[in-house]
Amino acid sequence: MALIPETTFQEYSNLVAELSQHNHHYYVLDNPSVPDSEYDRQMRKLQGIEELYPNIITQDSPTQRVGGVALQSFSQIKHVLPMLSLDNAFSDIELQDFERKVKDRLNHTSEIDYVCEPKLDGAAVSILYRDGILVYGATRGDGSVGEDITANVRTIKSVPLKLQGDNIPDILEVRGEIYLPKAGFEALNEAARAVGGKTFVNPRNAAAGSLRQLDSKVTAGRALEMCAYSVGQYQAKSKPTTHQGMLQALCGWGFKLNEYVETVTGVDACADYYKRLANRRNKLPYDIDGIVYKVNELALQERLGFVAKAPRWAIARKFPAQEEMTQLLGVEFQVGRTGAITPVARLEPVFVGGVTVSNATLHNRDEIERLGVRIGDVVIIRRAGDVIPQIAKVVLDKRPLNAEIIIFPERCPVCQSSVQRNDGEAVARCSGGLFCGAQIKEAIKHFASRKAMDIDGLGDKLVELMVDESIIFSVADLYELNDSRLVGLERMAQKSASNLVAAIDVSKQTTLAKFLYALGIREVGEATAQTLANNFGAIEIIAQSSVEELLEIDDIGPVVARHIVNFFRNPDNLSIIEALRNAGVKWVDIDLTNQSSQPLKGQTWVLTGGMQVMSRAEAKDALQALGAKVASSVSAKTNQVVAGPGAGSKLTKAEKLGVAVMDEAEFITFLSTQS
Ligand code: 5U1
Repeated sequence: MALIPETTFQEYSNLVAELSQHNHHYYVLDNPSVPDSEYDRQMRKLQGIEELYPNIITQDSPTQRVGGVALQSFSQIKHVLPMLSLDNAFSDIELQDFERKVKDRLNHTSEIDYVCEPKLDGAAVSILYRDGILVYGATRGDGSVGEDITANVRTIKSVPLKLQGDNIPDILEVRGEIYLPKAGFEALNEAARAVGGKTFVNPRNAAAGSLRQLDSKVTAGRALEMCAYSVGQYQAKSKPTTHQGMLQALCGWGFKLNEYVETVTGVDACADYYKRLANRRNKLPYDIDGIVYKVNELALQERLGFVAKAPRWAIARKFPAQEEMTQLLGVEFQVGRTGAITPVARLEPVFVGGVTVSNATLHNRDEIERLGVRIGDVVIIRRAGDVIPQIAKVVLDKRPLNAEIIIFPERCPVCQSSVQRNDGEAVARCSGGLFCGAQIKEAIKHFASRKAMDIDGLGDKLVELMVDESIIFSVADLYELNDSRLVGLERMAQKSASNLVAAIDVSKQTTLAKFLYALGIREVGEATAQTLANNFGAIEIIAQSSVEELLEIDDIGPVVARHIVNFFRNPDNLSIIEALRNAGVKWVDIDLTNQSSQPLKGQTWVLTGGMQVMSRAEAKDALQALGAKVASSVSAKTNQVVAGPGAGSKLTKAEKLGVAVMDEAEFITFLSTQS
């Protein structure tokens, strides 16, 4: 075995320490400390040393996170201290009941401090550290005995392999939740769908499934995260006296905590916290299924003790369920703006995720086959956040004898043109183009929508009526409408007709980005339209650009480039654009020769909180016109945050990351200096 020179050993130790710090900044603090290129350079150096001297490798080396040899089975680990579960409260009254019992038992009349924590929807784990080094990780199992998932836990970047900081306990057992953020869950299922594989019903199952992989390389490929929320075994010279103090200590030793943990006084403040988090729930990048309240004083926790397997000092206040069972009553095939035919499930109405759901998307033919769903089946519906409700699973045990196979149509249900499916595409499309009434209607609805031409008063029903009554055939016909043509249509009196004509007239003055978006070019959303406008300046230039020229622009990929070129090659589309311009639709082209017209090019801004003088949309338009990208979340790459009243976690994160923040008044002054 090669002898390791002292200098190499030093260099190796430094690299392990530095890379562990970079990991901590990136995965725990969400605040990268070095560019990716520097991280990769140091990692390659470390790998080089380890290749040359394999016996130098330490357990806390970042190279040891990639997964190793697959296991035959998991061995068991007995929890020295049981992993408790939580009692649930489903209403404010049940929460008050919990608080009353706490006070009665403690003989307390004064208010009690509680730590409020989002209840992450993942898999509970227990991770043991001896002298600061990770020894093992175990699942909860039945609370007394779990499975040894050490190899899998080690692959999760937010789990420290070696603790950092001071006063590290001799023995520390950290309890927490391993979870898969929504984006990781969607990506995992998308990849499974692409190969016709098995998808996971929800992020919780995906996290648990990922942890139970015998091959830790599979786990290493999943974007799992871990948040710490309590401790089990703890041997140290001293111990914090509160739960909050314990969480702070865990944070100092390198663990990730949930960003919304808060300590409040009294049960009313707990109920208020619940409301605030319930409003945020859909926007969070991970699933939570409730709030956990814990008595803050550890001495009080000890006095309260526990019953059966749940502590008396904590309770979980649950949010409305996001999954429910119901029956599939039928399937309708809808035709979208681009002719895409989407099967829509008609369901026995069911209350899920806080609303009554009677429709769910079935995506496409492959999805119907993958789910193996039939009309009449009992299905599990999932409605997580603002996402369209989905059928997550068929409950085969409950399949009725007369369940009917779903037949995908060969002809468009609206115009009877043939249905076609391009190679490599999951979506089947009506080939009728602008002969298809459904596509015309959807194109006009999109054109009139708020982020496009923003025609006030032109709702979906009215568009459908005008197309059905042969009053309009294309978006250009909107600008030929007059009062007399409209009066007499269902619920259209003289005043509404004049208002609509006036709104159509107002919409003529627009921006290049909005006009491009309104045209409904496939794959060209709001952001791409803005990118096209900022980079080309005028529609004539975009129309004449080749795929290669379009590909030179960041954020424009080959698929969208091809759609743009195809759109402007179609003479029907060109004549509609000409008709719109002849009707008076206009905008100011962007002068690309004048560098100062795009002073914010390359910058990313975030708007958060309320705005009093400008609307959010106006602020966004103004920033995009100056060349800035307007993002919805704050990261280390954000250049500037504009924060109004009520700004919450984005403002906190900006402050944590040291991102510049201005208020609305400063923003307006800033804009006035840019023109
Ligand atoms: N946030 C949080 N989730 N959670 C789950 N805290 C928390 N505490 C738990 C559980 C099961 O148990 C405590 C009793 C440690």
